[in-house]
Amino acid sequence: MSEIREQLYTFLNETELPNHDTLSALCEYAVSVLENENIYYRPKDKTLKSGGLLDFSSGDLAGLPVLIVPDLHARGKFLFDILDSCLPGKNITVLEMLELGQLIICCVGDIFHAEGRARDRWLLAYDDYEAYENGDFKFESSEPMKAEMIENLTLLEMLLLLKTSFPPFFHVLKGNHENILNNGEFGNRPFRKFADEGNMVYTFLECAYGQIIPYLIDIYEKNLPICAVFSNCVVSHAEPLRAYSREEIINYRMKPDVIYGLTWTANDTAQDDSCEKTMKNLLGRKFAKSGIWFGGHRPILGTYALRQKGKYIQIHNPNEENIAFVMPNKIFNADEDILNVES
Ligand SMILES: [Mn+2]
Repeated sequence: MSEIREQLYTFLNETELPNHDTLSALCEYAVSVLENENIYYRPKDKTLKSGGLLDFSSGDLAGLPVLIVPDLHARGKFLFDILDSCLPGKNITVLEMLELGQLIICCVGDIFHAEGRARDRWLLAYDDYEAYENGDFKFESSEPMKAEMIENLTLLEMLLLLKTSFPPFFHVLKGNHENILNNGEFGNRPFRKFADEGNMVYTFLECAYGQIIPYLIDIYEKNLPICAVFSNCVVSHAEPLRAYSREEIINYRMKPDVIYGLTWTANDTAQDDSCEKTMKNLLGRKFAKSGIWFGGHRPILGTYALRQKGKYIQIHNPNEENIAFVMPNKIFNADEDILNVES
């Protein structure tokens, strides 16, 4: 077993919260990797910080197959199953291909907050949160909250390890749940669904670890790109709300509406043809015709759902472990190229 697989396996099976220093060191390392990503695939913005766009549409890595991973939402096993699976026609695993630089993995973001599967746990944790707010409970000793946070943080550790190990080949885009401070700045909106998830996660981190961990996670999140373009597809967390220029996406740090428009879009709210128009800006007219735009964000039933006359494809089924496998020089076939990796 490779050293990295062993480490990932250890994270996945952890039954305690990560150690403060391990977590902070991994966050800091990942931040420095993100801040210094190669301009060859991640152009700098006007202030010379890493821009919002990953561009693999040309150059040496443009010929690599791409795996697109939908919202993970605390599903470390899903990530591990991806890495341990073998793609059609391959006799080595995805992790082995990653180690050899033979493919690119692009996750659409949304790492924290278990969804419907953990509804009851969120409700129990909320009782503890109320007790904490009333001043008669230590929130860091909440068992349901601790169980949720072990899943969130060990998945984060796995992703940070992969990013720092394979910088050009492993990527996570910012989703709407990448908002550890749970505020409304930089295109973010606070999040709550079954309980008060956004505030509860932040409060738990502060109670269990102090200020540094949430601070580092915030810096990490703010350095994630928001869009990736490949030779025949584009990926973002959510459907693009309107058409965006290449410059706008690269300079996302100064443009909260661009961040919001690529991470929060609800079904039936995007402008007509926003995908095709943005694709034209990113890939040129010729490739925009045959290209497909992938996103997660809104849950679907089955393996995929199409919008924008088939230009936009949603692949986030929270109850299945589905990923999209995009080959360069091949037209994507949603009925064959979405793979279930569940072990
Ligand atoms: Mn989501």
